[in-house]
Amino acid sequence: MTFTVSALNATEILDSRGRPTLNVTVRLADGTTADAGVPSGASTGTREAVELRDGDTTRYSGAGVQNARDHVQGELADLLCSRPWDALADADEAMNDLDATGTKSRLGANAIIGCSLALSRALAQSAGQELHTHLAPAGVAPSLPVPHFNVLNGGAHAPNPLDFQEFMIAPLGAPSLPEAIRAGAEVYAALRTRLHEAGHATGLGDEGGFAPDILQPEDALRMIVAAITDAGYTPGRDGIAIALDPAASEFRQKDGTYLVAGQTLTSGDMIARYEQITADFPVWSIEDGLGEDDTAGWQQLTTTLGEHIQLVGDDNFVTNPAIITQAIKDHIANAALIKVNQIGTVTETLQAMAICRDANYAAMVSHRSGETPDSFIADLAVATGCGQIKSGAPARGERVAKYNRLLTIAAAHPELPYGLMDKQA
Ligand code: 2PG
Ligand code: MG
Repeated sequence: MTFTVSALNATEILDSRGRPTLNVTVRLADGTTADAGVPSGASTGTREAVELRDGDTTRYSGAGVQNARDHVQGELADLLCSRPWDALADADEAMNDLDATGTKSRLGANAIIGCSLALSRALAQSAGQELHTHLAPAGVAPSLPVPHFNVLNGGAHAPNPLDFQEFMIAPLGAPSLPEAIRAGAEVYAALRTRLHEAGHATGLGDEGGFAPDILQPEDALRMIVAAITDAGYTPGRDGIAIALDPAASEFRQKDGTYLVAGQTLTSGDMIARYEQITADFPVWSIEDGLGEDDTAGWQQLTTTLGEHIQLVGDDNFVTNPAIITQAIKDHIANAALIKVNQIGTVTETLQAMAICRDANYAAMVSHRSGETPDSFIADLAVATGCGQIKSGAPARGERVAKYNRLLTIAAAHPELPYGLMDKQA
């Protein structure tokens, strides 16, 4: 579908953590306008596309995005308004070429992804299609993903002593998306009560999960299993399973060991710990169980647990098609986390997901710890039929915006199946 862009604007707005980010608005020549909010992470992989921050310490401690904003309204607008485009992929490629760094560091991955997201949305609107219909790759059956609710936060997302970053509940056994959302919210409420009764504070981390003063991951898991039961559900793959994102790069030491609850552990110790955790608790998925550069450890982890447990690469894969392709050859992990701003265009995000599909790797679409109410990723997960999404707790506006969008899609499309892709079940 050929299209012409007539205007591109950007505003420096705040994300859910009170840090600046961009809102990008695009206008097509046919009058369609659409916008997009740009997400931003805290526990970032070193090979992520580079977010451009101003570095001017007199504003937002250097985190301002006025330069990225100016790039949208300057060079990127000049480029996108300069000629008609055959497809989003052409515009995305041209933005990459204009940046010319390979890492999007000159114009800013935040500037480029903002344009790419807004443009995708405008093109869907202009074609009279819902975003999830417009984004669906040929030959892929759309579906409603299993929501992974991050109910307990630690690591870089919370000021508590817990080193593991995310403890998620995944209603794999729910009969439908609305029932999965209900289960998530009911367990979240039961967990609040449990924590409160155990004398823990029930303040929230960056992704809306509770941030109690718990040190050991196993103690957090015990609390969550109890809350699942309290709420009347069955812990496990037939009911509500648990997914972890330890985000291990954050507690990997310079010498290659890992520091968990004050204890120094080798890669082998970490793998043994995960073996024990998956034997004792209904954990079905582990993301970033080891550090991004611990290639040998990741291979060992995949050999040891990969048959039965989903192992998701995030910091090590950074939604990068080339890196994921190599990791598949190296037998690292069996799933990839998918974050649009980690790679910086919608086209490359869809490429990364296609590579996963072809290799029988699972893909879990993900929010960032810094979010806006933008719900693009809900449509992306439905469109690609990937079967999984994580968008934080079933609480806080920027998190529930994605879950509520899924509920709206589910209501309008009763024909869409809910659940993991067949091969993942
Ligand atoms: C992660 C993400 C999202 P951040 O590690 O998976 O949960 O965190 O956005 O801070 O990188
Ligand atoms: Mg992660």
